[in-house]
Amino acid sequence: MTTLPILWTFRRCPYAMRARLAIQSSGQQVQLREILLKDKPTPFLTASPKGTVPVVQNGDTVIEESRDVMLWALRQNDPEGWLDMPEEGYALIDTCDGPFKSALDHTKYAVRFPDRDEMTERAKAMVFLNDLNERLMQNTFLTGPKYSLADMAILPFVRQFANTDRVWFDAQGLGPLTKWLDNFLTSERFRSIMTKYPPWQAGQDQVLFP
Ligand SMILES: N[C@@H](CCC(=O)N[C@@H](CS)C(=O)NCC(=O)O)C(=O)O
Repeated sequence: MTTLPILWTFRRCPYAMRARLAIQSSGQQVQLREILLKDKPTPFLTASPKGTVPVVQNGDTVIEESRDVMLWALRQNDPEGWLDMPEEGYALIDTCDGPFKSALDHTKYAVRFPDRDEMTERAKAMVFLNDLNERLMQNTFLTGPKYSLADMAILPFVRQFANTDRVWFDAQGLGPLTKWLDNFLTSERFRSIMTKYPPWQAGQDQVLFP
């Protein structure tokens, strides 16, 4: 019997969500191991001492960055053509993971950053969201007429930002962006990557994903 790659994941983590989205689209089956960030299992930390999810363990190979996990899955099989994306898609993901994620954290965890002004941080996040919104006025998806890697890498973070204050978000006049987000949130695709699993325990049966 061949051993399936292991995916260490945490349900609510946006980085882990993008990894699960790509793995699901690729059809590459993995053994899913849900962890608690406050109680990380030793085998997880042994495989990846930096201790962030998602991580894929494939034999001796360890993939420790969510973007690399997406690429790993899709380079094996990309039936929806997510990698068929212009270079600018990668630049969007960079902005998401850099300045937007920073503004998102400073907004979401505002109490932890008393020296930061929450409204200034929201305004910084809005620079990125306005850019996405303008793109979505031109095309149904971020880089064209169909989902690409950029949409799937970025959607979990826009979801997280919108959820910090959905009333405020809905009042920003971001019609196309809101539609793009809501279509995703109500999709079977999203529902199926958000299945709840109990935290992994040594010796338990494999949990297959997808
Ligand atoms: N650059 C990493 C970031 C992953 C990351 O920061 N994940 C968070 C959860 S959303 C984490 O595992 N944090 C570790 C902790 O909270 O202990 C990636 O893209 O995979």
